[in-house]
Amino acid sequence: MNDIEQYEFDRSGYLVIKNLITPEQAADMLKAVDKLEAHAAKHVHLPPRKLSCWGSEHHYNEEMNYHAYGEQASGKTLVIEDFFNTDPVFDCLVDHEKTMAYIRRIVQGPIRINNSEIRIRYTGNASGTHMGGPIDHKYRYNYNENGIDCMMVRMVYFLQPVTNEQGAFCVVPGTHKTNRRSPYDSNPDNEPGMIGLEVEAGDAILFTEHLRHGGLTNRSERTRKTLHVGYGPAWMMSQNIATMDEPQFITDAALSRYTDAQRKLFRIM
Ligand SMILES: O=C(O)CCC(=O)C(=O)O
Repeated sequence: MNDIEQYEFDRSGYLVIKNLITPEQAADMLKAVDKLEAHAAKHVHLPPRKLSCWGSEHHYNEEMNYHAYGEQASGKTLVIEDFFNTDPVFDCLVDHEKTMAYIRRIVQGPIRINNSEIRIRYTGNASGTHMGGPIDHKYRYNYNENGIDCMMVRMVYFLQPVTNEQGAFCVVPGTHKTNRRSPYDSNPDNEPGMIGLEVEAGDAILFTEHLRHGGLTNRSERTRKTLHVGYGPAWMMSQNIATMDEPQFITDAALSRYTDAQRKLFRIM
């Protein structure tokens, strides 16, 4: 993360990073996401159910070891959490060298992955705007004598190009530093100051969870599919919705494939 990127991240709360993953990685992971989408769409409403501490209900899939919620339908989102358990094709994102070079610059001390989700957004769907302003300590943005000091941050990996029309990830730049709650509602299409971030396959967006963000309405016929990976200080538990504030849900099978450095991103060793 060079000086310009650090300046821009501190000023705006996000960065668009070109070509963070290779075209081959994007294509291979998209194939796996397509298979998982078909699987989750069939199972998402079935037992067993997992109730999160936020009161939301999720399907736990015993065969593939993911949690899912939402729906495969027009206007809806289907979310598949804990995707690292499902297919070794995603192992390349755990301790991904280029990603970790960014994360180490903005999260101080030992780091852990705290969120992993595939977000599948159908025609007509928007992701409601959230965050910005005064905020819970888990998502706080800070700056101290050692530089940028974020709590939770996310890297969103794009497996396909996404335009504004196709439901781009969107942000209100600078709102990680605002002192007042937003007076606007959660419709991302209406908020003044909201901008869509258009990307190509292989690009990624890094942002502090403190930043006000969401996803513009997908007005196209194409389903938007993205991979979201959250990082934070090692003390932070899972920030996946199904397992909120529980230990990260990673199977022994996945851990056994990993190097020590990869395992350390999920477990204190
Ligand atoms: O990508 C989107 O549509 C919104 C994602 C989001 O809110 C998040 O990753 O925190």
